[in-house]
Amino acid sequence: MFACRLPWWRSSVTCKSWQSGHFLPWASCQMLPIKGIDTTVGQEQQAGMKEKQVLEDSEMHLARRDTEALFQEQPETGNQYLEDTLLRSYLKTHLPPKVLEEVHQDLERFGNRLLTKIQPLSWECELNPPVFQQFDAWGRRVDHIHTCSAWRRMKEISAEEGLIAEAYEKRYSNWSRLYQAVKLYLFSSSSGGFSCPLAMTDGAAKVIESLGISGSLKNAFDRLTSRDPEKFWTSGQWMTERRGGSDVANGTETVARKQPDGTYRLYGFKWFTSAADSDMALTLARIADAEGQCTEGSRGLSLFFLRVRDEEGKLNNIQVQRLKDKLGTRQMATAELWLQGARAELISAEGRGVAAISNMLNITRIHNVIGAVASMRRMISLSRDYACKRVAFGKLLKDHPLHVQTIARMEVQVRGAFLLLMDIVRLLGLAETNLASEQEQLLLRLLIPVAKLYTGKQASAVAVEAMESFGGQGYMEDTGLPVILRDALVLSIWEGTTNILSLDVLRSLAKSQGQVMAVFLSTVQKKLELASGTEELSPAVQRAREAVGSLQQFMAATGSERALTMELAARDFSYSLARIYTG
Ligand code: UCC
Repeated sequence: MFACRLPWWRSSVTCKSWQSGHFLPWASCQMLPIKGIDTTVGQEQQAGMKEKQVLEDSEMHLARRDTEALFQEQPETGNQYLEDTLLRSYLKTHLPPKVLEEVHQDLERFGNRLLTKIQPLSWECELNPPVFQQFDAWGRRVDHIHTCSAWRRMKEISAEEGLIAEAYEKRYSNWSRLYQAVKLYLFSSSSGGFSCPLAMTDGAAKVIESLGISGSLKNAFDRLTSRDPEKFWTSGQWMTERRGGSDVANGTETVARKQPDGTYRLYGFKWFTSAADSDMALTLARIADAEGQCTEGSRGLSLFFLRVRDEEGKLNNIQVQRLKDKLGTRQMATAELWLQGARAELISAEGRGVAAISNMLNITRIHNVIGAVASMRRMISLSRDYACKRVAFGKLLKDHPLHVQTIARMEVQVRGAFLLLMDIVRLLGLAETNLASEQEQLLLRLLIPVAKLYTGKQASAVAVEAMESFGGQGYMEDTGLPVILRDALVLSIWEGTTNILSLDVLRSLAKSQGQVMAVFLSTVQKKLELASGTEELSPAVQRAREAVGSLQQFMAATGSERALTMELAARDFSYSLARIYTG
C-alpha cells in the first residue's frame, strides 16, 4: 500500500490508502482539545452546562475554520518555457531568427502540454513505482517488471516529442542538439523519472552513430531515434557489477563466449541496471579465448549490444534477481540481473570497450547536468511563487529582504549552471556537425565532467535550501517537494561520483598533454575581455581574473610533486574550473 502523498498540482487525487480510510485529510486530522470539562466533579448539571458551552465554542471555532485562511496557498508553476526568462533570452541571443521562430512555437506548445497533461502523469509514476513479479500463480518463473500506465505513456510522449530524435535528425544543423537539450530540460522535472531511460537511450544512439550504423545496429538506431511511439526503443547502460561501478576496468567480471554464428553469449551479474524495462542495452564484457581465459583490466573489456527480450517478450537468457530499494528515483525500475548466456553482438573493437562506451558516458553526464539544472529551476520557481503568496509577520515573504536574498542566491546558482549547460550543448552541436574547431572539442571534453560534478552538488544544496523556504510544508511528503530532493541526491552519485569525475578532469588534462587547460584559459580570457567593456561588470571581471591568477599559480607551483598534488587537489581544482567558467 502506498503512503498517500499528494503533490501541489494534484490535491484532488486519491490513492488506495486514502480511499480505504487509513489517512484522513489534513483538515479532519486537526484535533481540537476541548478544555474546561471536569468529569470528576459530581455537579452534573453544572458540568453539563459547561460542556455545552465549550462544545458551542468549539463549533463556532470549527465554523470559522471554513472561512478563515488557515491553510497556505499552494505554490504552482505555469508554462515553464514562457516563465523562464533566462532560457528565452538565451535562445533569442543565440539562435538564428528562423530557427528561433520555429523552436519558440514548439516550446510554447510543449510547455502547455507539460503543464496540463504530462505533469499529472509524473505524479502517477511516483505513486505507482514498478513492481517485480518473480513467479506466476503456478510457480513458473516469469521475472516480470510491471510498470504503470503513466510510465508507459511517458515513453510514447518521448517519441512523439522527438526528445531523442531531434538531436539525430539535425533539422537545425548545429542548433539541433541545443534545442533537444532545452526540451529535455523542460521535460525533466515533469518526467516522473523517465529522463533516466532517455539519457541512456541518447547515449546508446550516440555510441552506435559513432561506431557506424550498420547491420542490426541500423534497426536499433532507427528505433532509438524514432518519433513513432510504436517503434521507439529505450536503452539501458549496464556497467556496474557486484564489485562496483566506478572502477569498471577491475570490476567487470562478465564473460563473453563466441558462438559459431559470430554472436556472443554473455555470462555475469549486473548489479545495478537502471530502467531495467528498457528494450535493449549496451554492456561491457571480457571475451574468453579458446582456453576460456580473459584479459584482465581495461584492455580486456569490449562493448556489446543486446536485446533484453525477444519478439514474444521472453527474456534473453536473463534472470531478474530483484529490484533495488532506492532513496529516490523510485519511479524507475533499477534491477540486479543475471546474464545466463544472453545473446549479444560485439560492437566495439576487442579491448576497446571503455573507450567506446565513453561516448555514452559523456552524453548521460550531460543529461545529468540537464536534470540538475531542471530540478534547481523547479524548486526555485515554486519557492518564488510561494514567496508571492505566503504572509508572515504581516507581509508577503517576497517583501522580507532576507528571504529574497536567500532566493536570489539560489537563482544565481541556477543561472550559472544553466549557462554552463547551454555552452556545453552548443559545443556538442558544433562537434556533431563537424563545425567545432580542435580547441572547441578539447573544451567540450573538459567541461562535461566539470559541469557534471559541479551541478550535481549544486542541485542537492539548492533543493535543501529551497525546501526550507516553504517552512515545515517543504518537509511534507504530500507537497511533492521531498520527491524533488530525493531525486536530486542521486545526481552526484550515478554516472560517476564527484571524485571519479574530478579524476576524469585530470585524465582529460593528461591525455591532451595540458592542451585542454590552455584552451580553457584562453577561452576565459576572451570572455573576460568582452565583459570588461561593460562598466557594471568590472568588479565581477576583477574577481574572475584573480581566480584565474590563483589557478595558474597553483599549477605552476605543483612542479615535481605534480601527480600526487593534482590528485589531492582534483576536486577543488575542478570546482575552481566550474566557478571560473560559470562566472
Ligand atoms: O550505469 C549507471 C547507472 C545508469 C543510470 C543512468 C542514468 C543517468 C540519467 C541522468 C538523467 C537525469 S552508473 C555507472 C556509473 N559508472 C560510471 O559512470 C563509470 C565511472 N568510472 C569512470 O568514468 C572511470 O573513469 C572509467 C571507467 C572511464 C575508467 O576506466 P579505465 O579503463 O581505467 O580508464 P582509462 O584507461 O583511462 O580510459 C580508457 C579509454 C581511454 O582512451 P584511449 O585508450 O584511447 O587512451 C580514455 O581516454 O577511455 C577513454 N575515456 C574517455 N574518453 C575514458 N573516459 C572518457 C571520457 N569521459 N571521455 C572520453
